[in-house]
Amino acid sequence: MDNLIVNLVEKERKRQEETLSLIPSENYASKAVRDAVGSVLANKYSEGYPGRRYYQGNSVMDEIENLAIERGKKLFKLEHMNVQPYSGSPANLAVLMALVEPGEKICGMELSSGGHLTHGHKVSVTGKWFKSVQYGVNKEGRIDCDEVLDLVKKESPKVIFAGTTAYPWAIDWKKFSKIAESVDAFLVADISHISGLVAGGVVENPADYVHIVTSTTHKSLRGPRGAFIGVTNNGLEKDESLAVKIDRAVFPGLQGGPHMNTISAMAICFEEAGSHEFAIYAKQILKNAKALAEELRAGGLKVFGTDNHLLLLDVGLEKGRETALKLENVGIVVNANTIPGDAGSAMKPSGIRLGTPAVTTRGMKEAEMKKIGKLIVRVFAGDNLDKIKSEVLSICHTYPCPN
Ligand code: DSN
Repeated sequence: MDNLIVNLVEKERKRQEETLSLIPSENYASKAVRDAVGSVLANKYSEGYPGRRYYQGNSVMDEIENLAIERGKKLFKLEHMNVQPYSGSPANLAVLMALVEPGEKICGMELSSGGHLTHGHKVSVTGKWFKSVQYGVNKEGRIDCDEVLDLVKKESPKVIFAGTTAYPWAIDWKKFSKIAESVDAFLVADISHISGLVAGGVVENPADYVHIVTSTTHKSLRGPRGAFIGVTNNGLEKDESLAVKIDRAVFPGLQGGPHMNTISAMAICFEEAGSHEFAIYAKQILKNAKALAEELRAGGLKVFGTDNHLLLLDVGLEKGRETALKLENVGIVVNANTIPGDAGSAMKPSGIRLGTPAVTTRGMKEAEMKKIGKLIVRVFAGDNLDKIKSEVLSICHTYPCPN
């Protein structure tokens, strides 16, 4: 046994147990999911796809991958699914590899407005190898679809990403589908943040409007750290070889052997996320986010949101990092983030991002959100930090992380 690592794992378990994670992209996977990730499946190489592997000994792996695909397709209303991407960033890169040549034009939402690095941000390979045009948000922090339409008509990108990491509002998938149609572009919905909400049926599923869906599986979906790419009926109507192009881009285009331990855990999480209990969980995530936003507003803080699981707080020019640190010191874990119209920068943002998937997994409801909201307001008011910390700890003890 490697005691050094065992002790560090225990230290991290305790940290998770004794703090409140309000990071909207974090969650607690079930024991079944975690056991699958640590199972003997990690020992096997399975390059290729079910029935077409490059190594012998893959009959069980074929069954596992097919099960994950079937469950995932049903859950998200997809015609084709690839469950092999190692995470969200390679999934999005695989989509680009399948659909555009280096130097061709793509479009996505600016990182500083709540988009993602891999939707064409300038320091990402997606912004370096492709010509990237980006849309932002208006003063209220919302996407202006008319502006996106103007940009797209002017630039004619081949691929458009719709999907966010720090956007507290619903995306109008129908409008985006019309925008993409106007220039015959492929429309990709990156639902990484909201896939648990889609699975739980509490936000709209973009599958009826887009050609491709990408998502990580470890955020609101509560699965392992992995990702999938889905092709919709519209996608196959637009390009009948789209599924083949996606599969080839993932393997052998970008990756080697799939992580079959992760894929088995994905199969488990798709089953869990299709349950009645998960639908109740997803609903509670939304109720909790609204309750938290209300309490923070009542405490005089400037809140952006919320239609979904997250909200942004304006904490003053370039004060995001120091605020996140102050909150961490009392056991409330958030991340610094840019806010709409931020006069700071990604390195010195003026906001923090909060979300409710993880605390909802611990069983907390609106009453606890109000308590947490009040504690956050007290941190801003300069109240006694030791006292706040002990109140946070008491909430954590009442709502332990799932085993
Ligand atoms: N790191 C993810 C998030 O926190 O939203 C995005 O990749």
